[in-house]
Amino acid sequence: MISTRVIRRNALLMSVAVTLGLSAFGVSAEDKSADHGSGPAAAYTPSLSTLGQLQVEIPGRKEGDPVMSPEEYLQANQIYFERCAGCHGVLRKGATGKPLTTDVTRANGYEYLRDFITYGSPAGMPNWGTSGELTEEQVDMMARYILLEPASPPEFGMAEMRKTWKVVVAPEDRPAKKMNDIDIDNLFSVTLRDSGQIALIDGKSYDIKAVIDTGYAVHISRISASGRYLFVIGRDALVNMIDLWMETPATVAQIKVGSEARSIETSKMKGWEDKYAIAGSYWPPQYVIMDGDTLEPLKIKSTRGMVYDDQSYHPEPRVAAIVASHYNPEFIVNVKETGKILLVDYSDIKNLKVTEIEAERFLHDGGFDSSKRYFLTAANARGKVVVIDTKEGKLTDILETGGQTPHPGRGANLTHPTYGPVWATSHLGDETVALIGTDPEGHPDNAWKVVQTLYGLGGGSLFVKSHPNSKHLYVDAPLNPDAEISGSIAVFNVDDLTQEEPEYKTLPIVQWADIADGQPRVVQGEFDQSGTEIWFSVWNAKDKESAIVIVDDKTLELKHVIKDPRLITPTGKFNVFNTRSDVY
Ligand code: DHE
Repeated sequence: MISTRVIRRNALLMSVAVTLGLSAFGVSAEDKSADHGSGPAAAYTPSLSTLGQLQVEIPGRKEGDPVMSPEEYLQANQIYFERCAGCHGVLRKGATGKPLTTDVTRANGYEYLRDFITYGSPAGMPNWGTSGELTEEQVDMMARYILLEPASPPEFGMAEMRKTWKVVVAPEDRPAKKMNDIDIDNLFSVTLRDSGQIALIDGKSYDIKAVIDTGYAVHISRISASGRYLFVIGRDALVNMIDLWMETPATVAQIKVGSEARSIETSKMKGWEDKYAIAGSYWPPQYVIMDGDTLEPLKIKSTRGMVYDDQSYHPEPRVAAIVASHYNPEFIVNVKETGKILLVDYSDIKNLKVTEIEAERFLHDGGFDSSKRYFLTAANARGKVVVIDTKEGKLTDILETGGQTPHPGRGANLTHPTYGPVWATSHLGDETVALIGTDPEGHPDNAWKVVQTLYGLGGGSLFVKSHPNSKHLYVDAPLNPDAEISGSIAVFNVDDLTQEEPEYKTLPIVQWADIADGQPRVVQGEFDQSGTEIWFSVWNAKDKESAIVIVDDKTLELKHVIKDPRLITPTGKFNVFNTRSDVY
């Protein structure tokens, strides 16, 4: 372990080695210039890669429209969805990026657009041409493409969903009791991103119990309240429901809920355990409530509507994180572009009640405080955290984190020696970690305030993690351009938080993994059920060796390395107990 304290405040300003989305390893650090829009936060924009593969037709040609062959249009469409739509929107009405509707693009004209795409802008548009990411011909093609009307990808309603819905093993044909000797509560579901699979790994023996095919560029797993069913969603919006009671766990139901999706959750309220699942989509902008036994789609709700503040219409507000309340029969749904948090009451879905909370634009991910009453979620492009009281069903507060682009994952809960219970988020855009007071009863002066800022390894952090039985806070930095930083984890000791600028220890995880080839990144810590060890993914390119490194939480020493040819691009890890009980 390297026990030096390194504060690298400038590291985040360097170029970033990856463009996340279609291919996390498609662009090397040298390929991207240190220009506007090339920082970690800019790189972490959605790539709508599934939409890019759809065959779409050229919208009706109007007088004066540039000429494009159908082949060119398809190519341009793919580039647009993979690289541009994350910021400018599928329908080009604008999101974190400016609108590119034809009234705007035609007023600017071809030359302006070509130069803009080539050189970028100080406001954050990447320099696609001069960085070499698009060739001159591709820049020309893209400038012509955005002069044409946008292609509208297909909707995905009940008829389309039902066509994709498969019950592989009917509930009555499933085991009546657990048929394996797996300690399910200490099982980890590990995302194998680029092979479109998950691995189920035993938390004690570290054996891979099963590798199961799932959706494309598979994203996250969530577990039913009972712990029996595992739900996995791919970026192509394919949901797999896996029965962990089977002799060898396998998919028992499957459905596609749209063309692009990121989130899935299940009902957790007492009395409603395992009753429903919900999935949220980026395209079409909607969520669907499904039967918790079969994934039968029951109710689809569009999220199209007015932005919370200026009340202008947004045609494609994406569904980001979804969590399930422990206090009410409700799903809590983040709607990104309109800045609304929806409390979807599933107690009577025929007479559905949805509470719409005005929050902040660009909601992304979040998790509960240690009491599980408050949901804290990042409005990342606004540098804010929104706090929702899930018991009372209303907004508690909105606060600035003081850092650039908060990205908590589900966050981490600690008991601070001075400030009491706090929830932590790190940042994509800088090395700070904000500790936010979460105890309005015991520590009212600190509640919903940043009580302390810690300084981690560098910018490009995605996830923080702790556990009620741990005295440590772990902070990753997988998007940092410096290989030493993206290959390491910073660990803060809770007892040291009384210091003015607490020191951290650096765990050289990639070095411990002993991988010779490639430039793997360390991403997302996840504790075992007992909270005595923490697992990290060593995420390498698809054709290179990856690993999972397990650290002893007491000694902060290496405990074990899992390597296996089947572990292709491991990213998220979800311990069954911690995930179903929201322990982090
Ligand atoms: Fe994620 C959670 C969206 C890229 C790994 N990611 C989430 C959530 C959302 C989201 C909305 C919250 C889901 C929930 O709680 O219901 N992620 C996006 C994107 O839009 C983005 C930025 C770009 C894209 O095109 O998808 C993106 N995410 C990534 C990655 O590149 C990561 C690092 C690797 C991978 O597997 O693709 C990644 N995202 C994760 C993980 C979680 C996650 C591991 C769950 C963390 C947790 O602890 O709950």
